[in-house]
Amino acid sequence: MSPAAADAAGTVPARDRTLVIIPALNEEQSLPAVLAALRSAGWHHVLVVDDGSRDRTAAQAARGGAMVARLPFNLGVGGAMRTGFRFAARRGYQRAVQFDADGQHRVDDIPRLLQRLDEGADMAVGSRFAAAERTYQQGRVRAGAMGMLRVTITLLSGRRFSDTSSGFRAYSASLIDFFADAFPLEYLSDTVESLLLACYAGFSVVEVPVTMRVREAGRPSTRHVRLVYHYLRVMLVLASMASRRSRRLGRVAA
Ligand SMILES: Nc1nc2c(ncn2[C@@H]2O[C@H](COP(=O)(O)OP(=O)(O)O)[C@@H](O)[C@H]2O)c(=O)[nH]1
Ligand SMILES: [Mg+2]
Repeated sequence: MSPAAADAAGTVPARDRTLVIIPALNEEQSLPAVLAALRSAGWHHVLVVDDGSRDRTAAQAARGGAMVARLPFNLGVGGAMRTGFRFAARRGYQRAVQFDADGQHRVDDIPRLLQRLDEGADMAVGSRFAAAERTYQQGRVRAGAMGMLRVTITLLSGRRFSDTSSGFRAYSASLIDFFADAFPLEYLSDTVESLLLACYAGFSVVEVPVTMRVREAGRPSTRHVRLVYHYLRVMLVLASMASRRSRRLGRVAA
């Protein structure tokens, strides 16, 4: 029975209404442990979106009991997430959790994110920097770029976010539907632009302090030159979103 059909009968436990979506690129080394941890914590609906990996990511995902979507070529985290949201919407999942394949996110934090959805939020973002004790280390260039993006998002949204680049998030059913068509595809946009999109569309977005580990294997996706290019591009996108919105609000007020 699909979660939607069973839910109408009121018979589906919360975990069966939740889809864990894992965007994955060349993560054959980390994936088995991540899937085992999810399974032993009771998360049985897991979709790995393999995005043109050159290693055995898809095979490891299937071996670990996950559903696997194999994209024909690399679409980036945004394209993978949009695929995941479409699948979740079609199958009637009521909540989605975005989770890294590299072992950085803690399975134990998932219920705390989902609890905020139960309390009425549409999106709960796991933040490395919201806790009093900051244990997460990152390089200087990346930390600087992320800091500027954080300030920009705070200015444009009128909300204070401590971790705009976190990929550990939970989404409500209405946000699943929204993002199935609108999740941004470009690099960096999948984090910062999606946050602003959700705020501008009137969804309630909250942050939840979490601890993240350093990645267990493989390579982080950001290289400096690429980061600078995408950083400038995303700044332009954010500025144009904000100006379109203020023109629209101006017209409504007039
Ligand atoms: N589908 C897909 N997943 C990706 C891509 N690049 C990175 N990922 C995955 O997205 C997640 C986050 O990427 P990561 O490099 O760990 O980013 P970081 O945690 O922000 O340093 C991991 O599960 C990666 O395997 C990509 O191009 N496509
Ligand atoms: Mg990671």
